[in-house]
Amino acid sequence: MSMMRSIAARFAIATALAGIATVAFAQETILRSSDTHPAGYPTVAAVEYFGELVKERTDGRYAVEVYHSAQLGEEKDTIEQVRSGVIDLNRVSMAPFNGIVKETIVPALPYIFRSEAHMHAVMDGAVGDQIKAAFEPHGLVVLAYYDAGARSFYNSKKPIETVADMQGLKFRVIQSDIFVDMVAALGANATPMPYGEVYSAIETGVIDGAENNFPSYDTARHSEVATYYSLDEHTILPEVFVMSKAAWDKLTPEDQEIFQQAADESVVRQRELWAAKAEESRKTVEAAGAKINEVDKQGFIDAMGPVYDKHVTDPVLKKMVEDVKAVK
Ligand code: GTR
Repeated sequence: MSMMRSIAARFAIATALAGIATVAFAQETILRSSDTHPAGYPTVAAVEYFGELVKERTDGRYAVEVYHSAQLGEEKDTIEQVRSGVIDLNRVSMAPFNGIVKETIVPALPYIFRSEAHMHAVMDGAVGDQIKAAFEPHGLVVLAYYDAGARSFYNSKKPIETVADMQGLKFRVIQSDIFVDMVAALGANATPMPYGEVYSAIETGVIDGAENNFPSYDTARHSEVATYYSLDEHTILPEVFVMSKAAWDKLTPEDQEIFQQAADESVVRQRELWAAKAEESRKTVEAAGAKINEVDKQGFIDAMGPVYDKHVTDPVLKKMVEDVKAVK
């Protein structure tokens, strides 16, 4: 190669490289994602995995930063921020949406699901699609439903074996009216409050206990201050991973497909991580002194009539409840 051609070639390569670097730099978009749970929790790990897939498959045009441990705020506040597009992504429980997207009431109803397998079949099917569609007019796009096992009551006073044992106890519930009414139907008192305030509220005796799954009971250290965990399993409440519609609408159809595919794959990962964590947390709290007991579950199921009567009046919801029951 002559000197001239070689210089020209080098110049062309350098220009091309500079061009690529500029393009890559200019187009990198960082999406912020919120989660109330600490690093390593199955939902946090699943969204991080989603982010890795997105980054790889968009050649680095998109990256996801997961702000765990409620760094961006408590769930109710972050929901508002993602709706207005201040936060791009959010992994939250389904229950705090009950007052916003009425269709989310159905999966939050006590004892609506017969098992985790039933919940999966429902959320992976037509009812799951119906709920997903219902989020959109509220500025949110559902990317995934994740597992959160079953929620049960725990408290600092005594084991709860029957509904009568609930009488007069004070519980923190997740922020949804359904949970307030469920506790009332069981003869106890409920205070909805942000997750981050529960530990000290139990410790100082403002409340006697709360309700959650084993991994939350363990990682939020509620097991230290409320040692009686009673397996009433009142709800198998799924988590939801949402994207701000404002951010979603900025994606090309091809990128939307990449995001959705990555979210679908993160569900598979999350379910595996969840199953392992649920088992591990149960062992951890037991080893640390938590006392776990079985409950007269039928008594709890039988007490739920008023909750259904009050919250399932809308014909759309009535039909959805029937559809859920019909899923095998
Ligand atoms: C957990 C759930 C969190 C949060 C928490 C709560 O099971 O994963 O997103 O909703 O419950 O009770 O506030």
